[in-house]
Amino acid sequence: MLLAALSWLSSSLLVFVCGGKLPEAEVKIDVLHRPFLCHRKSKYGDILLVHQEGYFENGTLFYSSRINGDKQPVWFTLGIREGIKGWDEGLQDMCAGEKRRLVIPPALAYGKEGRGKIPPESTLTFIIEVMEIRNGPRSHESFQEMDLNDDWRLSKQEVKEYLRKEFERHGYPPNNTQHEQMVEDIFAKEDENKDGFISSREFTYKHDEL
Ligand SMILES: [Ca+2]
Ligand SMILES: [Ca+2]
Repeated sequence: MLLAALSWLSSSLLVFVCGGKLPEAEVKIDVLHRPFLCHRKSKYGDILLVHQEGYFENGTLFYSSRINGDKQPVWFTLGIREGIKGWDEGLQDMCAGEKRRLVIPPALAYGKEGRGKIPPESTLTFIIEVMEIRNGPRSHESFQEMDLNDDWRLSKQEVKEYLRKEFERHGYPPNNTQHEQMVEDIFAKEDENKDGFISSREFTYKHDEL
């Protein structure tokens, strides 16, 4: 998504010539703030709205979502290598409102090649604040939320209702014609056997995603 700048790079292992054993690259996690109330914790497949600051080892700030770009937090899908590997490991079991410091070795960040202004072999420190946690679009929870009559398949009406709620939640006015068109587009793609419903199997197992 918006984290294209932090996109994927193959991990590289640090080879310790004299040690004999390869040390596991690990993310060092410090919880800086954990809210008193925590209704759910982040897990793979969730989408997280995060603010981030990234620092080089010498303490120089190289990116801050509060300063750079449109200054807005970004949505990030956990566990699918949307960003760097260290994020997938370091952002699990977080609560909305929680703030962590992640120290990520190069093998779990941009490796021995670096990327953009990230030099090769950089250990990076991120301060990450999770503003919101939501079910990913392909989660079991999302399906259940959409399947209003619990018959394990989604009708056009159910998908339309879901769209209406999603748009409303993001502050957009309802647009019946637009939603109907979106529903038609969704069914053209997702309803593989063309029976007029999206089954849980059709919903969950995606051909070209993840
Ligand atoms: Ca249904
Ligand atoms: Ca179907």
